Amino acid sequence: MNKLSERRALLGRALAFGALGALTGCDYDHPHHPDLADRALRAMSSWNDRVQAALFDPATLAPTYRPDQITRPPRFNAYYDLDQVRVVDGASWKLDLFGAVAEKRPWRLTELRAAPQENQITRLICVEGWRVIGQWGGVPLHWFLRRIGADLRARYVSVRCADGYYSSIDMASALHPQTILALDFLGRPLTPPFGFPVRLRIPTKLGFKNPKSLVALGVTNVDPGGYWEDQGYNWFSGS
Ligand SMILES: Nc1nc2c(c(=O)[nH]1)N[C@H]1C(S)=C(S)[C@@H](COP(=O)(O)O)O[C@H]1N2
Ligand SMILES: [Mo]
Repeated sequence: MNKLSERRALLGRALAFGALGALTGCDYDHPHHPDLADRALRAMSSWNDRVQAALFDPATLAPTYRPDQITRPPRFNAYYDLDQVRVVDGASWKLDLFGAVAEKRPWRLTELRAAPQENQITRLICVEGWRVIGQWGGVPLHWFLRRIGADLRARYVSVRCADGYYSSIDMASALHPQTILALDFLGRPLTPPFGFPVRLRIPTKLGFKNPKSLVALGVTNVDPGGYWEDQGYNWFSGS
């Protein structure tokens, strides 16, 4: 089952048990023509976003693990297969900056390498029903946002990836101490399938909010959405 049909199955079940049961007969196969039930569920999901944001405690850390608990080998996931991974050239790579950022000069990989680094052994949970423990190292996003003169009162941090994937997070989660621009996995540079040269690693959110192979990062007040978020996945998606 692909993610969309999985979601539809879940929605169907949610509806069957909910007050909207009378609407289960509707057709889920036309996501571009959201019906009443779909709109009701999206409204519930956006209410859920606000509750999660209100409950999010920026001082609460995600669990960390011992080195012997690391999952080997790691598990690859993307909206395409492993043989479709786009290989980014590290030497010419740059991270473009956009939105409410004072210093929009793009960043090179060497500059990110020279910045302060944080290491963490944390768990990544995918909505498909699996989880892995890994060790990521990189630049704390709160440090980076301050360094580029980001407006920290803005609502969203938005990222775009080399493969067209995109996602966004709330500012409180972006400033969380464990949210990093990861450059390393197990003490070595990320490999292309796992996000070379840099990915967002945020252990307080589900796997799909951990975009790989970033090419641009910005700060906005307009909801930038995301690849799965725009297909109905809950936007906040704390884990
Ligand atoms: N650029 C990009 N980032 C992405 C994805 C993707 O398709 N493209 N998939 C997401 C999903 S759904 C998951 S679960 C994690 C998987 O990360 P991993 O391959 O390190 O396990 O990456 C996320 N980041
Ligand atoms: Mo995922």
